[in-house]
Amino acid sequence: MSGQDGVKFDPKEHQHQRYNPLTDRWVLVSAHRMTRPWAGQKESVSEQQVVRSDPQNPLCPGNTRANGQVNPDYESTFVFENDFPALQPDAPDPPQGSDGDSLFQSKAARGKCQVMCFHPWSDITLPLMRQDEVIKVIDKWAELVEELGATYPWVQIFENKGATMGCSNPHPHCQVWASSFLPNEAVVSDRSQKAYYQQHQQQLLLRYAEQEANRQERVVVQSSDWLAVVPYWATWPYQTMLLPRRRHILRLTDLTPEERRDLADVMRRLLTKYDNLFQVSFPYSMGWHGAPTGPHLSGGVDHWQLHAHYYPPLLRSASVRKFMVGYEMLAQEQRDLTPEQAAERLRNVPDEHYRNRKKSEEKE
Ligand code: H2U
Repeated sequence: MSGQDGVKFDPKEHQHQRYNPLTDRWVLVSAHRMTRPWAGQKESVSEQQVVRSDPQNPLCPGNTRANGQVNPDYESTFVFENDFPALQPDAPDPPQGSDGDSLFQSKAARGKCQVMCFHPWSDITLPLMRQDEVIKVIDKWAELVEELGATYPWVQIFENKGATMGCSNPHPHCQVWASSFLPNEAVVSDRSQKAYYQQHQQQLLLRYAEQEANRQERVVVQSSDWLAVVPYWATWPYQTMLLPRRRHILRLTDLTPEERRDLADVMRRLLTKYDNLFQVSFPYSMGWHGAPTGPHLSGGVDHWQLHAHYYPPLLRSASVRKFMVGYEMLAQEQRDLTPEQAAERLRNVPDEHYRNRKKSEEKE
């Protein structure tokens, strides 16, 4: 099997594979498939009408949660212990060595799960919040990493947004799961960043941010301290990564007030572009990855660089999503437009949120 002689390679036309140095996996890029007909699933696009305060919503201020506790009348962020936690601090250890056969291994798992509301209103999302309100979210994230990371080696902050991403409640919120172990994604990322650092004496993601800032073709939003890029190796159509571009930063706790202000601005701009792309409150799963905590606070993690991943499923419109099924589950992840095309589309959508624009048009 050899390529066509004399035909110049064009990433938009010619399928190829790209390497993800964080996961040590390859993705198949087949941009020419974007023209294929689609008669499959369409998500509902009627935007859910969310009321600002619903007496039945357990995440709203003053309301009662599943466990009977009443939320305070909070005015900014609000954190509570998840009433249905996947990880609890006191689970007993499973039997050592299980059945005496290495094919049946188990390990202890302990932890804590919390829920964090971003704002007292249910009908608001991060891109529509004020910058000072988003800074409070970032400050609270850092506080939780500090508090839970004092003992737990991994504190995973993540936000599932939109029903398509399994979010159970429209109120703006995220979850924080702290675990007594490094989860799989953290283990692989740790291994990859460590190997790169040992070989190059530089952090993989600091080098990557420098390169992307120079090349610009995958940059969606940038500021003096942060870059939002569609990674060269992105698997989801409009996947992005938020990266500090100026200096080595291990964790959210290390961000200066200026870096937090700048991050709030970049997040609002990125998320506004997401919403404007298909004129819908863009669904995604996002989360922060920083250096492990707990016993790792004392060192040995200089290869890490703080970053956030955004994984949005939408592909062609507000109603057609990318499915990671058949080939992706059984062979290899595959994408249908190049990361450069995705970045260009996101760069080209307006910076003003479509809801604000609609409001000002209605006033005129
Ligand atoms: P998701 O929308 O990502 O599912 O997050 C909402 C979380 O809120 C979910 O994990 C918790 C659920 O367990 N929750 C409570 O802890 N108490 C409640 O009364 C409702 C929801």
